[in-house]
Amino acid sequence: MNRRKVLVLGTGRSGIASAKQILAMGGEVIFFDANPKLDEKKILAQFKKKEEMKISKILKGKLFERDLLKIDAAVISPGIPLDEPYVLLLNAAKIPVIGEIELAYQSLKGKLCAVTGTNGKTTTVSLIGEILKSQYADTHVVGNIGNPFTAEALDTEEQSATVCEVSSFQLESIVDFRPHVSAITNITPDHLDRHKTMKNYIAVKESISINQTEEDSIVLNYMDPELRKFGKKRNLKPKVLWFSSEEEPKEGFFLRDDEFIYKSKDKEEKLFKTKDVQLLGKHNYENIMCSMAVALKMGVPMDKIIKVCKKFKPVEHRIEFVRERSGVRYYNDSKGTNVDAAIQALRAMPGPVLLIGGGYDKHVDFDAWVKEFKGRVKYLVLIGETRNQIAACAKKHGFHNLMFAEDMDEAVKDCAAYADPGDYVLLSPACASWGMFKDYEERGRVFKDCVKSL
Ligand code: UMA
Repeated sequence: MNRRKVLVLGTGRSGIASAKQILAMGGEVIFFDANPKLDEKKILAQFKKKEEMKISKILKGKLFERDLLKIDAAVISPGIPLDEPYVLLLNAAKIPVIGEIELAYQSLKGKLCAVTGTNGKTTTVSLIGEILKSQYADTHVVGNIGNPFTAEALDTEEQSATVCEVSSFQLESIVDFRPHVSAITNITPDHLDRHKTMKNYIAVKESISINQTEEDSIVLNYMDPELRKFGKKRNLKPKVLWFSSEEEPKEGFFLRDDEFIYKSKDKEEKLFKTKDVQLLGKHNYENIMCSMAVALKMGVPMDKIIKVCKKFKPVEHRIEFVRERSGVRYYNDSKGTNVDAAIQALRAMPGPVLLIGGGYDKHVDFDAWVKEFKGRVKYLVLIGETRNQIAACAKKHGFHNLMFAEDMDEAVKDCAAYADPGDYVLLSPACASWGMFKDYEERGRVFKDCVKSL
């Protein structure tokens, strides 16, 4: 990107960080954002005066062929689908389009591991980050977790270690991206509005390993049927290391009763018990095992790995305890943005639940989630675009204790009014937040504010 004119598509977190990296490398930036109401001043306010001078234009709404004159390359934000008309215009003009992740990767130094999967990515990446910090003085935790990769790539050195959370959106626009260690936590239906079919979604997740060689490793969930199939493929180049919460693989990390075990070719090591960690539920034990496997392959000794795993606390917005009021406990699982994640959160609640669900429509079925309500959910309070669809699905499965709320404040107040001591109020929407909130983090924060002001 040296001294080149780059079109940055999107002016969110990724777009701003990409632009800063391009400018730091001596390039020039033109922004495009499909939002016609964009406030240019707010965008420029995020840059220093010296940087601002190298931003030649901010285009918004529509992109025309004439805008592409003298553009050398484009960097795309993950939220922009690759089949948008303006992306197709760039393809037709033969202007290379790379993702924000790829741009960062091209400047990266040191060791890199990357984690994808439908659920567990954020907890796993946070835990890997903590483990890496115990071994590498210069550790970077980046990607979909909320800290753009481009914000840190230029700061890395040969002795740095980086862990990157990669979403399926981000994987669609990689080119040479090659982590030394990759991991896929699990694959269940999500983002089908963008990827259209499960087959496409699986293929894009598995592409995390596309540039890996025999010198690299991939960590996979043995209990996920798709991933077991993938790990056994003959043409898969990286070495496979399994983790499993049920059956015992020949080599890898697994749970035997309530004990974490690591089995290598020549020995079996008993590591620690489930009661020794501070995370709840089987899905979290899988996240811990996945993190241990990645960290081991990144060169961290086992004693350091064990020490960090025992100390690690749950991350924000993932089954996060908010407060207890009148004997009712409130939990924020705003990160429960799909059916599988929402099922895990529901199963982790030890008593009757007043559940807040609904949000943006990703074209998935809610049946598996609703089937879990029996014996667990006392009331369901629905918000957002999908509320009619979820209500119809609930009624189809014989669940009628539901109501609609206009916003989060009303939803929290409804739950508080109907809850009895010993109950749990859980925000775990099984949907993305878009339409009502900027992202799941804002939704989680609004929920916590509403709960705190009860
Ligand atoms: N925009 C367009 N055209 C579009 C869509 C968006 O111009 O078709 C513009 C919007 O007007 C806006 C900008 O693009 O100005 C937003 O870009 P973005 O949606 O890529 O969002 P960023 O702020 O750059 O945040 C992105 C990730 N967002 C998405 O993938 C939707 C963040 O993940 C990530 O933390 C951040 O980069 C840093 O890497 C969020 C997410 O919801 C948390 N991810 C999904 C998930 O986890 O399920 C994939």
